Amino acid sequence: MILNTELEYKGDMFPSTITTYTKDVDVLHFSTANNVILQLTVLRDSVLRFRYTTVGKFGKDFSYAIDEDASRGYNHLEISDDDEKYIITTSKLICHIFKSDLRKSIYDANDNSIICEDEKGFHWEESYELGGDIVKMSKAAQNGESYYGLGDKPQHLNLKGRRFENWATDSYAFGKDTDPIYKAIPFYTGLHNGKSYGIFFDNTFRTFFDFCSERRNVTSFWAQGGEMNYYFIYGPKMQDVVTSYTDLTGTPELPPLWALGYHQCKWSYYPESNVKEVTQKFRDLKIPCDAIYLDIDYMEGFRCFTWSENYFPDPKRMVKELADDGFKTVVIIDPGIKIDNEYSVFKEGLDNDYFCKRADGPYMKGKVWPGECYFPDFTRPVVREWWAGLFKELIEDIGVKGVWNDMNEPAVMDVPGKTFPSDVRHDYDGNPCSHNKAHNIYGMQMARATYHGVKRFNYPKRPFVITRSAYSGTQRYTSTWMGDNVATWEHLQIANIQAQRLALSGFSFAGSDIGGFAEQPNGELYARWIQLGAFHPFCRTHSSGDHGDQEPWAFDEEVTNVVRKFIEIRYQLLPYLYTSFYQYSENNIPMLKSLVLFDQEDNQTHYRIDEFICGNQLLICPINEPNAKGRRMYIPRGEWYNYWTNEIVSGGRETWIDADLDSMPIFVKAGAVIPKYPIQQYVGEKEIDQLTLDVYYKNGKEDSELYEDADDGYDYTKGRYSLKKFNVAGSEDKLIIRIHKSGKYITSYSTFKINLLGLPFDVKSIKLDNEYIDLEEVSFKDNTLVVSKEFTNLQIKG
Ligand code: MIG
Repeated sequence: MILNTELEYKGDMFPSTITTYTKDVDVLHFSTANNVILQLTVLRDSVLRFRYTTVGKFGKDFSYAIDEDASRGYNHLEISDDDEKYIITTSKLICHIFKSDLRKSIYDANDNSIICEDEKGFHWEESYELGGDIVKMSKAAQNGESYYGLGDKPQHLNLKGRRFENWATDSYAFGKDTDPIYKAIPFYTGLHNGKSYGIFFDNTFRTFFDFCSERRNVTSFWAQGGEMNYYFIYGPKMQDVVTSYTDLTGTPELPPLWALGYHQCKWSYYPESNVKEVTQKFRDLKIPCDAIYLDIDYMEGFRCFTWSENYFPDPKRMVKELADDGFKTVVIIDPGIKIDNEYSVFKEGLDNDYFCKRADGPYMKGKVWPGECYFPDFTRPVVREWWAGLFKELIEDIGVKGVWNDMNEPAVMDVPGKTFPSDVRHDYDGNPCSHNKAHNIYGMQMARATYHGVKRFNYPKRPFVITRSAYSGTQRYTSTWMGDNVATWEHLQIANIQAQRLALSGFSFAGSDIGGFAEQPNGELYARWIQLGAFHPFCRTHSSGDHGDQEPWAFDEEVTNVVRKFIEIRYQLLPYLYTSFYQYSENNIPMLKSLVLFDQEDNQTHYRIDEFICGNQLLICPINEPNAKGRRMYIPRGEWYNYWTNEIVSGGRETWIDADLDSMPIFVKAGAVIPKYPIQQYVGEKEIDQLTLDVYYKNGKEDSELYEDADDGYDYTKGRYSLKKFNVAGSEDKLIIRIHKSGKYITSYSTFKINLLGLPFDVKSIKLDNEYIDLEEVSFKDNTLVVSKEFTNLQIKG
């Protein structure tokens, strides 16, 4: 490895022989003759943390990424040694640490197979430029190993054979393979011999990852400063790796249900009359929509927390009128604060010394939309507190429901590197440092402060925040989008890879600018993109207005109808999507699952990029090409129902699926119970008086869940939620549906309408909670019935 970053004569340095070893409960220290110490912490049976110093002493342990509620605890921990090595054993892992050079090998404790082994292992180069070290780690790649993760990289889902950099970068009109872009998420998973593990390199400096690109059988990662500090996470199921990483770095609380609806955005809707025209059109055309966005032009001269008097003379009235019509208003807030002594936010920041400074004391001055600006140091707790307080008027008084944080890489115009120079100082929560260390978490800390502000002033309703830049753990505070993509077919595919990759990297609540931000899609591309976006956790059309209109009606009537049809499907599926969010928030389960995550044992999935599972039971595959009448796609193993025709397909193979412009390949897993709401123009438009359950017959068993609550607010934290677990068991002449309920929330509906799909027999009798009932009593017709939501056992017999 790796880079010729530094003085060439220095070269790589390596740990020497281990001289001492100590153990303090779950923390082990191995010291070498040349002052290297490896600190190994056993966080869980399957999670080990490795931390190195080269100076014989560790600095303060601090991380923005790790969630304070991350689980700790193991069942078993044992240490022994022989002539060659120390042997650490947990119930899941065996880790060898070699006495001669501190290298490590990690094995599966079950079958002793190798999972991950150091090649050179830890080594470093002294950094003349910054002081400290360039810290490096190299690992031997195993036979047939594949790699996934790393956040928002717009490249093939499988990272093998490529090299990446993590440095949050404003990337207008980025392309396929552009690297780095907006986010820095230094987490990846490896998969070989059917087993998966993950590595989270918690280092906020500029980091690099090389997956067998420089050397065929070597994977390495390194950083331009800071510590070699990484977590090793074992599966062997990749889904468990992702779940453990997500546990470590946290999940968001549940969003308000409306945030899972459709959002409409553009740079920019103004003045007020234009906003109203757009929202009115949604209602006139009966296209569901829950949120409308105001981009930078709503402000007075791009001053954050102000309104243009000219364009928006009475924001409070407007926001209320929009709310009365079901629209939540979301506004943009950038980090740059205009240098203007007449502007109170600037004055407060200046008077209290809240802005970032250069090394020798001057303020960090940079040009952004408002002109010359200063930038709050969001890495200081008191600045975050101040920032949160600034939202009082917007949220509490005016009634804005969500805040959009942009430009927080941070982006600066017209300067080399398009960001702060590296000498800028940051507090880093009491660990003062330069921008080299704080750059990748700047956006995260801004979003964090914003989240606390929106939450405080919107309480007891839930906050909604969206950010462009992020580091690992940012998902605790906010949703995200992929930044300035382009209206091309290739970008439709990239958006889908990014959404899957982010989900696999702990950040599920993400979506692309539907239709593309830069340039102009034609109607067909827009329609195909809406179809895909309808199945991404965050669903918003956004575009830079320069290139024409991008509302559902901006093309032709056929397109408008397709858009409406798919947004309606999303609204019907809201309880399904919300349940999937609940599983993410509560159990760390990614909302989208790439096929490799869904079935890693099937080698066919390792290089698939278009197909994915939305939630647990919907298989989705976008149409990525113009003039398509369908496409070939891979159906994962198992039985699947075509959503449109209810035909059953057996997976484990590639096949052609028809999909004219008004359709797209969607499949439902056999045995699934899919909950549906009636179509609404916005969340809460209708009181749900009956819940539809589409039950897909399976000869065998399948479990499904349904989570519901008041759709907003915090009553659910006091037990007022409703969690239903469905267990479907089918045989040749019988289908049994069992429900297990928990929680104290009482849903507004009292009945289920059950659609029995794919039954291989004619229904002769129905038993409800062990009693035969008259088919008429449940209005049985065409395999549809209506029953009380209170049942626990329903038997359908042929
Ligand atoms: O320099 O606020 O990615 O979504 O519309 C451009 C204007 C600044 C970039 C964001 C985009 C937003 C735009 N912003």
